[in-house]
Amino acid sequence: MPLLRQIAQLGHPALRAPARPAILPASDALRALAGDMMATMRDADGVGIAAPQVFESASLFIVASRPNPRYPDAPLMEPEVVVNPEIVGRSDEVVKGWEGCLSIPGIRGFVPRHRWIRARYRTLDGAEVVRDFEDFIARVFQHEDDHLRGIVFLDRLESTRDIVTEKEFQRQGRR
Ligand code: K3U
Ligand code: ZN
Repeated sequence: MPLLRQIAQLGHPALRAPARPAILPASDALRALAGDMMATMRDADGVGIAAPQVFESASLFIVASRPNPRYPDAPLMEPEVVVNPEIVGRSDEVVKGWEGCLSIPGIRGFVPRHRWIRARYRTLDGAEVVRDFEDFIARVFQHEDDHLRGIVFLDRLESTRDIVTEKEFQRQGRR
């Protein structure tokens, strides 16, 4: 049975340390971690979660997407476990979009990201995947990849004026 894990909050050093590469094929412990992260992400109503956010130094995250009130145009993508990712290609085009983070509750930021990326990563069984992502999913992927490197979205902002509270974000109907 998966367990709900505690989520590290901004200021905890776990969010600032680069994650260690995962050893593949995954052990039972790593598979259990992925299952716990899936349950924790769903419980928190997120579209991603990275191992350092649950205090584990492993190069692994979950990325998902669904249309929702904040991002009505987001495509549906079932949660996928991404292991030892590398972003091997990226668009020159950079676009700003709103992000939240389960480790920074109550805050939204307008973050510049590459509009599309080409990612190379592994499954838990060790199979190599090379896949392109664009728009919202590329944004979530880059956000989660940053967590593996000790970077949070606040570090990517062009200006502190691009930070708003969740309450103000909702009040202004931003997305
Ligand atoms: O902003 C959130 C959201 C939830 C459902 C649909 C759309 C957005 C919640 S925060 C979130 O899901 C982060 C997860 C985190 F913190 F663990 F990385 C992922 C994310 C959301 C929006 C943009 C970029 C990344
Ligand atoms: Zn985050």
